[in-house]
Formats: sequence, C-alpha cells, structure tokens
Amino acid sequence: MNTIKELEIKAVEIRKIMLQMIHDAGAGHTGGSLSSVDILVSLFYNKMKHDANNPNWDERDRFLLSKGHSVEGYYSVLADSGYFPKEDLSTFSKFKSELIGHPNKNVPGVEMNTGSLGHGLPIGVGMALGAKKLGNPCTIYVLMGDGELAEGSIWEAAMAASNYKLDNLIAIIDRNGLQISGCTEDVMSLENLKEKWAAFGWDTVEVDGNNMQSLIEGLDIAKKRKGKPQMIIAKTIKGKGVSFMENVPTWHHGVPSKEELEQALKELDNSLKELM
Ligand SMILES: Cc1ncc(C[n+]2csc(CCOP(=O)(O)OP(=O)(O)O)c2C)c(N)n1
Ligand SMILES: [Mg+2]
Repeated sequence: MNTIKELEIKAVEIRKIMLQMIHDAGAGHTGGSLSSVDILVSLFYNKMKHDANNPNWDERDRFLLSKGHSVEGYYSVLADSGYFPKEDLSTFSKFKSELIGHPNKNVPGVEMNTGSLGHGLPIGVGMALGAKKLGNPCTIYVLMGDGELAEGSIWEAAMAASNYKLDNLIAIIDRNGLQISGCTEDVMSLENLKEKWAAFGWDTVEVDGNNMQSLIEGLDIAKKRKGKPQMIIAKTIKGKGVSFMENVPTWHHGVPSKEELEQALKELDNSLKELM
C-alpha cells in the first residue's frame, strides 16, 4: 500500500477486527493493541519487505513484538496480509487454537514467542548481529512498550546494539504513557527517554505514533541513517480510536461487552466514513 489514506483506512479496519476478536474470546489486551495498530500497519503494509506466501524467505525483514501482550493487532495484521486464514481469528484464545494470548512461533509470520517483557530487543540484537555477519540485507524491527522499559534486559541489549553498531536494527517504543497499573512516570519514570537512548549510543527520532504520515517519515529517517542502532519514540494514546477506551488504564486488559463492542464498532465505522 502506498498512500497514507489507504494505510489509515487499513488501520481502522484492523482495529475493528481485533476488537471483535477480543470480544469473542472474552480475553485480551485491548488498550496497548489499539495504541500500536498504526505502527503495525505502517510496517506490514508499507515499510517491511515480507511475503506472506513465503514466510521463511531468507531476506525478509524481521518483526518482533516485544510487547507480546498486544498480540491481537498483530494476529489481525498477519491474517489480513495472508499468512493464515482470517476465519482462524475467531479461535483466538480458545482451547487447542495456535492463536494463544501472546505471539506463538507456530503461527505463520511470527518470528519468536514473546510476552515475557524485556526479551524482544535482546533477541532482535542477536538477529541483527547475525544478519550482519551473514551479509543478509534484512532489517530487524522490534516494537516495545514504554512500561516494558523497566526491564533491565532492555538496557543490556541497548548497550550491545550500539557496541556492535547495529544500524540494521530499528526499535520502536509505543510511548502511550501507561503500563498495567497506571502512568509510567508514576510507576517507573522514564524521562528523558530520548536522551537516555542517545546516551546509550542510539540515533533517535520522535514521531506521532497514531499519525501515519509522521510514522512513515520517522521510519524513512531511521532507515537512511547509518552506523548506529535506530530508536523511534512513537507518542501514542492507549486505547486509540475508541473514545471511551482512550487513556483509561483499566482498558489495558479490559474486554468489551456486547454493548461496548457495538459502540466501539460504530465509532470506528464513523472514522472510516470520514476517511472515505
Ligand atoms: C516479565 C514480565 N513482567 C510482567 C508482565 C505483566 N505485564 C503484562 S503487560 C504489562 C505492562 C506493560 O506496559 P507497556 O509495556 O507500557 O505496554 P502497553 O502500554 O503498550 O500495553 C505487564 C507488567 C509480563 N508480561 N512480563
Ligand atoms: Mg505503555
């Protein structure tokens, strides 16, 4: 997909699919999935080299969902991209389904099991280092949560990535300001986040993570820069796209009732009408 409008429409459609999934399953992480949908869409439908018909293509760009709890948007994007049938999404979180509540490597398109926070970036560092050594031109993308940055393993990986000058590694922070139990700045303060990553030897760029134009520009900047690992700090709103879910901490793993789902889908349909 090439136009911003097409990507914006896709992001609303993905939000509708994932909310239906969470409702049907009676479980899920709603807020952080909604905040990161635009990031996923900008990657999978515009920036990343990948092929749903050949998920193991050696030169594909790799994507790791380090904030693995936000799996609903991820599975929706993979199904919509053709990695597996869309009908499978209705089995999410059900007995015997491969679509379990955190990314599962048995699902086509998923590179690594994640969900225990703090592991995606270290794995991404290993992949980026391996790709450099093998002369594989792929880029490794890692999406992290801001609350996730409280994990010490993230900062070990940050140090290693700059030590090895991994400019084939582009990490993105979903900076929605909330984690499971409240504001990141109350639970474990992160600011000044940009300066922290710069001090660890990374190039940084700040974008509006719920604005497609801003995301695409930020990803282009990161892709062009050379010599250092790249950090995109994407300012987002947790629960983005559904008015009564936005910035409300309990929607971290809140599940919409039938009435709430109807209301949410109505709002998203209105967003679609405005875009079309
Ligand atoms: C190692 C580990 N500790 C605790 C948890 C439980 N947990 C799941 S989500 C979450 C909060 C994450 O916040 P953030 O990274 O900001 O995610 P987002 O706001 O994007 O949903 C926590 C503590 C976990 N999954 N892994
Ligand atoms: Mg967060």
